[in-house]
Amino acid sequence: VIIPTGQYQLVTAAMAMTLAAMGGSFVFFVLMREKVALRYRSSIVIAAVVVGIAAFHYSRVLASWADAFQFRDGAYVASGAPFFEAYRYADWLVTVPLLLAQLVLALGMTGPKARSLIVRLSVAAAAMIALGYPGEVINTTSSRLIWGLAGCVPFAYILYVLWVELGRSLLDQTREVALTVSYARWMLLLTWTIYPVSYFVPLLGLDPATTEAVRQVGYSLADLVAKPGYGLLIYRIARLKTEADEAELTSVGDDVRRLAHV
Ligand SMILES: *C/C=C(C)/C=C/C=C(C)/C=C/C1=C(C)CCCC1(C)C
Repeated sequence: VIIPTGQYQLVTAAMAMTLAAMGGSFVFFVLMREKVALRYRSSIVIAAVVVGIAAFHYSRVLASWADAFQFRDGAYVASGAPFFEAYRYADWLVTVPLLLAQLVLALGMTGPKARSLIVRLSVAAAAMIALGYPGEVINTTSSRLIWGLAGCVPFAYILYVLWVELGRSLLDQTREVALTVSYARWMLLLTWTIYPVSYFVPLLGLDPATTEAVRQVGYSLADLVAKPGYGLLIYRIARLKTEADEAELTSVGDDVRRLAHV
């Protein structure tokens, strides 16, 4: 494969920007975790863990991308060293279940209900990624189509759980929290859809260099929004919930004081 300089640099820049965003948001989540009540803190700690893991994987992805090509005669030519797509799948296998847990925990859900949601979402996420991987490795049109479509089944289940089951719990939330959760869900739907779309790009029959560039930029930008961007929304949900709890405590305190004066 020969990748024109412009496309090569675009991919490198997208990977580097995503790596920087993972590192920056890691610092942010670590420092800001104290700003949310203890009940919601695990969601922010998980956000930090996710971007920390992703930062490490991005440094490997970037190094592997650099090794896989050499600059020769005005373009980037395959060096013979393979590009490790596996880093992405290893990363997703760990981070996708954690991203789903973040949303459940930011809502302050606990007990068997939260556990059941997190377990089912995690199993579906692992199945989605494990089913997609063989198509990536075998890399023929038919295997990509079959494994990719198989991976879309658990993906659809995840969306169903988020919309229908989590939707019910939104009725108990304040208007602002419900609105922010609804943003987070839409952000999740729109950015997570980029992954299967990028996955299926090789079926479009574009030239190999463009196919690779579109796929890598797609995955990198999707990761940028789906991890640091989504984490910021989770942080906002946890802050709003913290404020709502404090307001409720103050009003209970007022009631108690009023009763004490009767
Ligand atoms: C931080 C990483 C995230 C949020 C990764 C999300 C990945 C997906 C939503 C992947 C989905 C796929 C399918 C729905 C079909 C099979 C191929 C996959 C694994 C790319």
